[in-house]
Amino acid sequence: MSIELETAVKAAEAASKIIRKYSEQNKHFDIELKGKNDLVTDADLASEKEIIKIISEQFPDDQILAEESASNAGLTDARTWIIDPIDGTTNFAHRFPVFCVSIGFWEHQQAQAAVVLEVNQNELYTAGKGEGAFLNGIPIHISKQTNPGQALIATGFPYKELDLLDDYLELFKSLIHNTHGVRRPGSAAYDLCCLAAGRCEGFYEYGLAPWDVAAGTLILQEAGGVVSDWSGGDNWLFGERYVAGNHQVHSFLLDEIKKHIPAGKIER
Ligand code: 2AM
Ligand code: CA
Repeated sequence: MSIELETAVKAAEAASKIIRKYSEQNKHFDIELKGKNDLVTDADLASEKEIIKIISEQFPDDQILAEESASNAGLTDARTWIIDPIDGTTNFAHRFPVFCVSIGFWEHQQAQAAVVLEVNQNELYTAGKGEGAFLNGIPIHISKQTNPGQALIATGFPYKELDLLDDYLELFKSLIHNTHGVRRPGSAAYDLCCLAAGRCEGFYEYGLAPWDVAAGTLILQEAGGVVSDWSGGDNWLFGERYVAGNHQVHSFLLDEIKKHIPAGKIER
């Protein structure tokens, strides 16, 4: 395990402890609104502070791109940590049990190490580039189910760009007809890990931020998954349109997106 992955695990475990404490004390209702439907709790801020402290102690010169202290700076070739202190804040605020800490380490614009820790079930997902993906230390692999009709699909509902909603719901309707079902856990990082672990076969969403997918995507790729933006290109980190799956279900979802989302709206 690289020193970066070790540090990310240490930071995620420390953050998870803090989040649990807030959860047990029912303190997570001090909610601040960043915008419509856009929540931040004291637990998000405390979790992020702890993660940045642990990473900065070990790597004082590295860049940090974190949700609650986000700058508009894009990603450079420099060593950069992309952090979501709680992915699934709306779940957390309502005590709905799926929320994660997500930490990705990037260099040369590529993910090198990733950790997603689901706090309620204490599921620790890790990956190092070229080294495979693991759940609690045990290797995980994407599902071999290639028939879309027998595939389970995960998705998320949008918070912004709501003018796309009608087309998005047509896509949703078609997938309800043509797959085994659609799930909406509420944490994109967790959706990607479930996909990596073979618990579902595909995932799509729009309106996601880099910190939602920066770590989960490496875990998914290391488990054998395929990811792209909605036009099949590789602008999935900043492009706000994300689709993934095993090879066949990814292709199926891309076709479905093409069928239901107007050409002018496939890219942001
Ligand atoms: P978050 O909890 O870190 O914000 C759920 O569909 C996914 O969308 C989550 O990964 C969630 O991440 C993300 N998301 C993006 N924008 C959001 C918003 N304004 N409010 C809540 N979740 C948002
Ligand atoms: Ca978050």
